Amino acid sequence: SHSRLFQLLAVVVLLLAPLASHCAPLVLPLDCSDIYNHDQSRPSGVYTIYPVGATSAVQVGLTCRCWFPMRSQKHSPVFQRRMDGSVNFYRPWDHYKFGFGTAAGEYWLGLESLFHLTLRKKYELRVDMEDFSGNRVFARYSSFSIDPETYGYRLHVSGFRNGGAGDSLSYHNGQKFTTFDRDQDSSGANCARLYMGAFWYKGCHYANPNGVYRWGADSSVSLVGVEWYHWKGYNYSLKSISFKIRPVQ
Ligand SMILES: [Ca+2]
Repeated sequence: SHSRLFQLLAVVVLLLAPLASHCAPLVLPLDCSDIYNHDQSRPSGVYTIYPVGATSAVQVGLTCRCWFPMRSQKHSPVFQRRMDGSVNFYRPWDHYKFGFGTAAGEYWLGLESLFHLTLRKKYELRVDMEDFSGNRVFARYSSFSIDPETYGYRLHVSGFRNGGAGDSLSYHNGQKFTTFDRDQDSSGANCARLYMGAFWYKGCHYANPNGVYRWGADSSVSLVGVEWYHWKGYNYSLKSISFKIRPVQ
């Protein structure tokens, strides 16, 4: 009869309700952790996050590469990635402020988004890199954040732990960000113009991850490549490098 059918349907709906609410779409993930915690079967890849969150008058979805290592609770937005030289990283301030490239390949997330991400949670940083012989190393920092644009997106990084790469970033702690059209470094020159990149230059660098992609060893011009001095010196441009931040547990 119809009443029995309705009773049966009601029971089914009641049984499925908790499941449905559990699987409800995640409306505005602030970062990769929100995405991972919502569905832990998700693979690493390109997702949309909303670092400015619900307090913003304008919701800006940010396409971002999220890294979900196996058997780890570390869920990382990747904010910088070099891998094949397909994207020009010698760019002006506004590009570094708002981001460029594609999250499927080489890209820079954007300083404004990075500021909003690190404002909301405590993050650590992991820098992974690889040379053209297939060697892989990393550097970890237990604390990472940046100031807002009015303070020059000043870098705060500390707590180095060695994964074979050595520490080429602590030197840059406390520095503002410099591009070829905005000199905020400690050098009399503009370090971005000198070394063909953009970074938290001091006077000037031990790391130049946004430098010229040069496919390995090249001593013809020092310091301009994609470099991490304490691993490969100033005459070796890395095959890949990526900067990943992850919430501190
Ligand atoms: Ca300068």
